[in-house]
Amino acid sequence: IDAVIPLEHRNLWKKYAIGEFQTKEEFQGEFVRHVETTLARSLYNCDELAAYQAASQAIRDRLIVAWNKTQQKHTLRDPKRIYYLSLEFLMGRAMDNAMLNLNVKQLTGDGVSGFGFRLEDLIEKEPDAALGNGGLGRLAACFIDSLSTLNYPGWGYGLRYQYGIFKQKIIDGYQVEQPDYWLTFDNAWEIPRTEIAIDVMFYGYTRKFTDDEGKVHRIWEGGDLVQAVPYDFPVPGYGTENVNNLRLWSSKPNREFDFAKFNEGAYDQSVAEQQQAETISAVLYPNDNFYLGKELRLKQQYFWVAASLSDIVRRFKKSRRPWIEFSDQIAIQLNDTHPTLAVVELQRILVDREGLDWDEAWEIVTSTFGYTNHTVLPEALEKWQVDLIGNLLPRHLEIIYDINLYFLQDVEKRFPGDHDLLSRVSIIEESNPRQVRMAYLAIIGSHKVNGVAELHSELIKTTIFKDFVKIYNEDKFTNVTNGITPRRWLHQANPKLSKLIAEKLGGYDFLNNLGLLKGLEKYANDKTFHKEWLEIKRANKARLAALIKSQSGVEVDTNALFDIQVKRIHEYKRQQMNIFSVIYRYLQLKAASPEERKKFQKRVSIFGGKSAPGYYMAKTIIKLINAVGAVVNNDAEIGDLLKVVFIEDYNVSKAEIITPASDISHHISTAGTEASGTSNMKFVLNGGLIIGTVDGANIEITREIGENNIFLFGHLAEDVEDLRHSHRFGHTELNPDLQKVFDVIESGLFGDANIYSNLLNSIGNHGSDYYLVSDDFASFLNAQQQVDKAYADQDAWAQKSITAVANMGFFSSDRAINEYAENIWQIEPVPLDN
Ligand code: CBF
Repeated sequence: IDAVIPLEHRNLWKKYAIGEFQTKEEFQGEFVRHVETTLARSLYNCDELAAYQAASQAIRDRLIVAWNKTQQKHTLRDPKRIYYLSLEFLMGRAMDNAMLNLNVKQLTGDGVSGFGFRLEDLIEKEPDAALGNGGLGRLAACFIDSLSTLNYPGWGYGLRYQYGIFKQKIIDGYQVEQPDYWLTFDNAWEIPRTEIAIDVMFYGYTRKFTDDEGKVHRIWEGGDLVQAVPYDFPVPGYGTENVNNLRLWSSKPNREFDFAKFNEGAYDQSVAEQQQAETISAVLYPNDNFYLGKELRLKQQYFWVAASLSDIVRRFKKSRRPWIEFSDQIAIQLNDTHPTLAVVELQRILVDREGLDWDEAWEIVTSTFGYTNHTVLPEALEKWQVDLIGNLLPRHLEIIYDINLYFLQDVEKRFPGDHDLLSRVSIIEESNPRQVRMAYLAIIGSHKVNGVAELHSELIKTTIFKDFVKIYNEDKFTNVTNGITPRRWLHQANPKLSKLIAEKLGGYDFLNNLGLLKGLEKYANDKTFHKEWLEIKRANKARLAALIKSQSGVEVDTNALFDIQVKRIHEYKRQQMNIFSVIYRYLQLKAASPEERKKFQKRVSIFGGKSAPGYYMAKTIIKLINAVGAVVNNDAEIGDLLKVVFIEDYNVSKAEIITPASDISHHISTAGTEASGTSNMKFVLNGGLIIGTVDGANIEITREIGENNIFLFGHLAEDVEDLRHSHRFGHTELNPDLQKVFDVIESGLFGDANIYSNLLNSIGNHGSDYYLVSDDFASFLNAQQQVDKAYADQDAWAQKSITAVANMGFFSSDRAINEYAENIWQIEPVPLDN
């Protein structure tokens, strides 16, 4: 830079370079400037929304200064970078997080209060960036927070949906979906980069031609063009000036349109087709752990992958390095199979556009990509119809066939004559219609494949990807247990607990090094500390109680045990089993004498979560929960002994209120079905104990915090197949306690019993009970009893809770990112200060 830019320009620049506000007064100056100029308002019409917008503009300016420095440093140093490709980034709100990471929350709060605003109210004005469905998208958000915090040069690439996950309304007990247009007001947290828009092609045809040296080439041409416009979201690290980038693509009509039609006077038609382009990035598909083969979704995937790779390759080419160094400079992580077309696209760029030989290109491709699998559920594994890909992306289909051919030739050489193996591992499934198995393509195109918790990583090796372990050997498969960022999920969500911990540990270093929590263990038996600890829990429960009251009108007693299950509604996550156990409890209470009733532990059973709009069974479960709430909450005889609440529209910012308030939370998937879970980690980190199955990350949580501090129950993953098999042959009786619950539902106590008949018949009445609700019911009830018993002794409970928190260091997303960096990406941090 010094060599190209004249000294006088540099000096002038330095003189006027934007200073970062350091004091309350400087912040106030920036605030007023943004109200008056950016928003064109004034003292007289600056309402809360305007105040939020002005404050966020001021904070964003600070972020951008640091963002520029970071990007400049990375350009100069040219280190190896990681690009994290995820179709979902469930970011939630940005302002609070940015203030905390930049350490300006206090002064911003003081600054706005000088103008009569409360910072909490302004924070509430920000819509959630809800560009994800659940665990997978939130994991991506935690990971980019860690990448920034740990000073890794890493970018996220995703889609800028205009509509995030739908808003959930509960009407008459049923889920009703409403669109989430989150961009109504200007979004201070994004920077449009119209100048680097990229053209992405769809459809068209391929043509073969021979060059002067007799080499045969294929080109793809004649398709429709759509523009990909990037929007950059700065991602601040904590305790560092490093600010990484999340680049989200938005689809726009191509610059050219049909002039012939325009000149004929068909104005509307000439623009209509172009406008179709905008639909590509318009909405997030609201399915979690479920594959839906829609063409628009395939378009989204290719649009995002093509734009991202074009951007990555452009940046690499600027460095003028030879292609052979591509994977020394670039690692790309496929977050699930959604971005798998990137494997094909990079091969296409290298062979068709850059003229590399197939083998040389394929070596680069496979050493660049890593693939993370997030589920073993068969219904979630992507398989695209061959014809759909062939029509939309004709050249890509040819490349997929070639990749498959070379791969199968290799397998045939190593396992001669094993035709079954060839058909089992072929990327093309010879079904009717034929399908492209995206997970297989991802495995073949990557150098590492990882699962997201120990059990899950073992299961992928022994079940869905078993053949590939034989072909590639075990080294290609690894585990990186998920993690969560303690910045958002402790410091931001639970400031009181974070402060108390900091007081005990002598500062906030644990937020960068979560293993330091271990230092809390010595207070686990300290009764004064228990009091402080429980006091904070009580305050957090009061905060949640207020949210519940304002949303549903239900008053809950903060002395009751808060029992929470918030996550996507899925049969495998077994909210149905939970609500059945609540009904069982209600029946017990009703049958008890007034004296006996007094012995019951008071409980508030709290549920929350969205169902995919077309998922009938999940919607029935939501209806049942609400119907039970309507009966139980209005039963004067029961009063505060039991309340049942469904929190409408569960999202990241509600999770920040709900998580710190739990005494116990449910992570009760059928063993072997939940890849990891991450809310289990969030709850424990906030001092809530968990009741769970031996599944996903529950297993590692148990190992870390000790089995006395968790309530485990249920059959093990290794039993599941046998149990399902016995159900198929009708060798099962419904658990008698569950039968009582079914009887009361069938009696119509919770409204028309027909509403629930499919749900009940999927379990009882010779239903397959695929998720083993009946098999696990007895031990689930037993675990619930253990919870009640343990909660009765508040000191013992506090001791468990403190010990659990003290041992949660492993579950920081910083640890997970360091493992990816070292074992998969081979990248190094680039601290800003050297
Ligand atoms: O790995 C992150 C999460 O991903 C899922 O949500 C997914 O979408 N496949 C899994 O269901 C979770 O278990 C997992 O924690």
